[in-house]
Parts: sequence; structure tokens; C-alpha cells
Amino acid sequence: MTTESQSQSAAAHPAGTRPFPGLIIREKSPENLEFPFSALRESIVPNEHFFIRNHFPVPQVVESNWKLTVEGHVERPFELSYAEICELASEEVTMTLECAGNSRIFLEPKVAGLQWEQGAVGNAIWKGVPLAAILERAGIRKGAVEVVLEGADNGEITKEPKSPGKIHFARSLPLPKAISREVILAHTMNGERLPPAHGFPIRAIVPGWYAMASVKWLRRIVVTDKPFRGYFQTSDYTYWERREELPIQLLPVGEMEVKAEIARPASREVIPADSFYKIRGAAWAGEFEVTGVEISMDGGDTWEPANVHGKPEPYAWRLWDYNWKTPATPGSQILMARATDAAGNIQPMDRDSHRGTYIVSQVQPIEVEIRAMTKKSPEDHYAI
Ligand SMILES: Nc1nc2c(c(=O)[nH]1)N[C@H]1C(S)=C(S)[C@@H](COP(=O)(O)O)O[C@H]1N2
Ligand SMILES: [Mo]
Repeated sequence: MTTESQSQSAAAHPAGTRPFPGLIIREKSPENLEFPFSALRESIVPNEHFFIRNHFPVPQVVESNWKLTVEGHVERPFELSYAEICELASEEVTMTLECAGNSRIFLEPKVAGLQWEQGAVGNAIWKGVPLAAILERAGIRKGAVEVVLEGADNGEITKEPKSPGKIHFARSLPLPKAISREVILAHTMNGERLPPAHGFPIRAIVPGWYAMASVKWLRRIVVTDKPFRGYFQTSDYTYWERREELPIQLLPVGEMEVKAEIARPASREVIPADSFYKIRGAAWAGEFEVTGVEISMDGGDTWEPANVHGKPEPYAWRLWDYNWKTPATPGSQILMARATDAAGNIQPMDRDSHRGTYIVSQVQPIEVEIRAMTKKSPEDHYAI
């Protein structure tokens, strides 16, 4: 009876189509939800599975009242309605959004902040208007240095460092990044209108940068002639620049680092001894293309190349797999994956302590148990 229902459920959910186990709640209010990374199947994460990171409650936006203003150090300030933005020439970019605090739970000693495991990351196809086109229309004045992107969401931060009363979520980009064609004001996520939690009606998409730069519910663009000193730029989302081990200054977190994550097996998975098992995961590299992924079974002494899918392209992750002949001897086994990018960066083994509570990109070991088993899992023999 049990056997029958088990085999029925295996038939109802053939490899690769198992039901989604649900997003993990990291915080109830404001809502912060993690993608269970071991559920990774496709390169594009469906909207309903995409992680959510909110600092404040999702703002109620009435589409017909919503306006995006462009102001500051420009010749011709102006505003746009949602309908007007949707009519402008748009571009598409496939981009991996990774929260700068992703993988924080693996830090020792423990640090403050949401305790994300591997799933504060996702990859989607975004479509929208290049920020450069909007800035061109406004006419950037001489002496401009940054472009501030401000969201409609707001609130007060009562934990240290406290905010000066109510503030909006806002981040700036240096002018060269802001006018690069890849930065878009997105209205579409995987072919659908942006879902409310992901920034409806408009969000910035800043390819190559950690996701805090991709401001949701965008309502104001301000060109400035001095560096922006907003809360999420100075008190939060910063790391120490050091010279000869001395902290020199706090810098805003920016470009993503090269990183691979293992989706399958999951931590503590039990795997049959002396069998064939397909290890799977994703790797990304911010501004650069992922060129390789390697696997180590001996704590990083030796590395074997994994099979990286698709073509190298900047901004988007690449799925990879590795056909593993599991050990004959039962016991604990540590797996590691590391990625390399087109600029020659290799994912490091060790944590750079200058990064505070952000940019957790060192190799993340996964521990599994090898067990002598007669019945193999349905995903064996390099299935899926
Ligand atoms: N307006 C606004 N934009 C925001 C945030 C926010 O709280 N408010 N969170 C940022 C952070 S820290 C991350 S990781 C991403 C998460 O995007 P997602 O919720 O669509 O996955 O949005 C960024 N943009
Ligand atoms: Mo984030």
C-alpha cells in the first residue's frame, strides 16, 4: 500500500516536475521570503517562486495616480505616467538578482541581519526602458556625479543604526553605470506585469550589482552633483575598504562577486553509496560571464570541471551539473563548488572579513551522508 502510493507519487511527479515546496518565511512583516534553493529546476525562476526582500511594507500603488519624476541636476525635469513608460521603446535583460545578504547564515560568528541560506537569489527576464533614455530626455547637467533611485515604500528603522524618522528606500548609482544601456526601468518580469511584491508598477534593474541597487516601486529619479548620503548607502549596505589591514572608509556595496551554489544534493541529503548521482546548481558573476564551475570532494585540494550549461553571458546565472560516482564506503562527505569568471576571478575559499554582514561569496561546503542502500532514489543514474 505504502509502496504503491509512493510509486504513484513518483509517477505523478517525474524527475524535474516535483511540486514546489513553498517559499521560506524569514520575516513575516515586512514580508521577506526565501526561495528554497534545492528546488532549483530551470534557469528562469517563475515569479511565484522568486525570493522577496522588503525593508518596509509593500506600498499601495494606484496605477492611474502613479508618476515617476525625473529631477535634480538636469536641464528639463519631467514626469511620466505608467502608461507613458509602457509605450516607450523597451529592452530585455536576463539578470540574476542576488541579495547582498544571501548566504549570511553560513557566517561564523553569527552576524546580525536576516538569516538567508542559499535562496535570496533568483534569475528572471526583465523588460523595460533604459534609464539612459530617460536621463537623455531630461538632459544631464555638467557636474552631475550620481543618479539616486527612490522607492515609494517608507518607514522608520528603530534598530541601530536608527533612521532619522521615516525614510524612503533609496540607492544611488555612479553616473557611468546609470547611463550604461543595461540599466533598465522594468515594467515586466518573465513576460508578466511586475508583481506588487517585486516593485509594481516600475522597478530599476541594475545588472551586475547586488540586488539592493534594483530599487522597487520607483517613483523618483534625482541626478545629483555630489555623492548621495542616504541611509541604505551609508548606514546600511556598506563594507570597509581596507589598506594594509586598516579600515579606510565605508563604501556602498556594488558589483556582485563570482559565486556558485549547489542546489542538489541539499544539505544532509542521504545518498546511496557506490551509485551515480547528478550534482546540480547555478553560478553567476555580476558584471562578467561565468566561464567555469569546478567540484571538489576533498576539501578543496583537487577540483574537477562541472558541465556548465548554455553560453557565457554577463548578468545571468548559468546552471551546471556534475556526474558523480559516489564513494563505496558509507560516511559523511563534503561537497564544494566554485565558479570562475571571464575576468579570471576564482571564487575564494575563505571569507573576506572586511565585508561585514554582506557579500558572502566564499565557497559553501555542503555535507551529505553516504549510506549503503539497496533501493536507489528515482533520480539516480544521472537522471534529470
Ligand atoms: N523600494 C525598495 N526597493 C528594494 C528593496 C526595498 O526594500 N524597497 N529591497 C532591495 C533589496 S535589499 C533586494 S535584495 C531586492 C529584492 O528584490 P525582490 O524582492 O524582487 O526579490 O530589492 C531591492 N529593492
Ligand atoms: Mo538585499
